[in-house]
Amino acid sequence: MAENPEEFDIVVIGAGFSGLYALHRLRKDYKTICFEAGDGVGGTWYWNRYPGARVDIQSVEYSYGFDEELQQEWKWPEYFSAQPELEEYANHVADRFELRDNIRLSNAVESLRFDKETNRWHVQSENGDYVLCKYIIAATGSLSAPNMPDWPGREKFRGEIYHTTQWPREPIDLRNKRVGIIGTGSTGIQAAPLLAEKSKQLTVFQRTPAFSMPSGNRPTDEEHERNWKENYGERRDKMLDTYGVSLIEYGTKSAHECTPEEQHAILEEGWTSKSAFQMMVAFTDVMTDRAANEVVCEFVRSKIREIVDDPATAELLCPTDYPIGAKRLCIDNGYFSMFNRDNVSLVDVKAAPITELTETGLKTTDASYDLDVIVMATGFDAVTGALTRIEVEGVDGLKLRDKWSEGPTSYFGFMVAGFPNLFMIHGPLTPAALAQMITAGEWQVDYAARVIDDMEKDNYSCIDTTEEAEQSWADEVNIAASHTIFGQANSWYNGKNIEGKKGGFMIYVGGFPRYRELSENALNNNYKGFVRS
Ligand code: N01
Repeated sequence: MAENPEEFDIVVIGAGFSGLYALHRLRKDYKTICFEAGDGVGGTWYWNRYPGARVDIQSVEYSYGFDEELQQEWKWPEYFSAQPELEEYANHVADRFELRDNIRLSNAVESLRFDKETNRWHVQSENGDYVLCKYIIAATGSLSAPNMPDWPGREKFRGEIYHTTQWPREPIDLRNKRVGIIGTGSTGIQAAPLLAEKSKQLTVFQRTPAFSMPSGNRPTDEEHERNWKENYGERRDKMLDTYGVSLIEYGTKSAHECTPEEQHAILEEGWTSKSAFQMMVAFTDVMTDRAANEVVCEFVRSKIREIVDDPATAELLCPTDYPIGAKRLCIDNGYFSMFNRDNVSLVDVKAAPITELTETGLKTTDASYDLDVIVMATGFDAVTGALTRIEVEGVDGLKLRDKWSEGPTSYFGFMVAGFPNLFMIHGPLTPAALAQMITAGEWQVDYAARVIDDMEKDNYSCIDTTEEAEQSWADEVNIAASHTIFGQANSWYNGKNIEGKKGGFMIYVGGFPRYRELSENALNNNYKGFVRS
């Protein structure tokens, strides 16, 4: 560790989309540096380079809105961009706005310690950098800490193991290989069809079947692009008044108000609408009423049964024990039809869980499978994992990991009591992935910038929140979730995807507009819930 620390006003952690924008936004007025674990920028779109990785929101929306020239000049080749385009876009932004000199790549932050005598954070990185700063922007991502189930025997396996979040840059030769993929969430469902095409044999190990609808991806047509570019200002405003996604047509009728024929027609249109998540809003009550939700579930099951030739496989692929949307709805390119290929098979690891990896593959409680390659599409220690994997110490030696041991607390997902001057982007109890992450992230960075500007203008040195404010926000989050069916599944939204992880629902489902309104009201109302000194 360096003895003499470098001094900055602000340290940004993470050079993903929010971190890049934070650096650009704040660097103008403050001495700012960004630390990034990867050797490139792009965050999610740097790490998740597995075959088939693609965004599930149209790129005209899933992109930055802060710079008019950027959004006019950038061309998205497809409606739903694949990882290489998104990574290229992140690199373009880093170059265009000359951000690279202020980014330290391959240099993860290891610890953060707040000194309340000086109101400075002590930041130490894995390369031995030692920095003092007044503010931290934790743009660490809500889906960035991989979940690696700890099966015994991993070291014995003679083949190759890849986690989808750490996929190599170089193409992997899968010809003549027997591949096993574990996990059927958004990632597994995107990767599997391409792995099936490239490998000799693909075995899909499924614990919970997923609801998925076709992405409808296609090349961008000129008319669509022109239309967006001519109206970007207006459209970005509309996005802020929704979930950051304006291209969904929100249903106007309850499922109970429709005849079975009307229900079918609405759902059929939703299925081919080419707008992700249309199914979740096909009727006004899909996400609030289990019976209405079941109408949509049954429609999707009927599609699976229609697409998959083998009835037993089709049944195994049909989700039956949780509502659609309670786990993130998946968007696929040929996932269900892939099971009609001769080289693909499905294994139920809920009925017979995986017990260990062996020299030649893996074992479940009732069989052994010979594999050359194991792909772990097992998801993330979501929302809290990225920050709790850093040693974060607030006032009086309080550790963030301990504070969150029973589940995360926060005020607007923005601050945690006892950790002054530390601002989270997409932190726990924000809308996170239930709003469109780039737009919501930009908004949150602007919010943090407003707080910092006010602090400096009014000569404050420290801002914190209180446990009472955290409790009031927890109540709002819990009430919002209790009116919906979101809690009725084990998912990364509630941490139940990770064995032993505690805490309740970690996402604010009251909507991005209400989230903005309440967060802004607090600042306008003399920083209600915050304490400045
Ligand atoms: O992770 P997941 P993901 N034994 O947690 C299974 C975003 N995203 O990486 O459901 C056996 O959804 C687990 O089983 P179960 C998006 O927000 C977006 O796929 O817990 N299986 C599940 O099937 C998404 O929601 C895009 O029973 C085990 C899978 O692994 C989020 O990232 C693309 C297991 C994990 O699914 C996370 O998606 C990709 C075990 N021990 C991701 N442990 C797009 O934009 C876990 N599993 C399209």
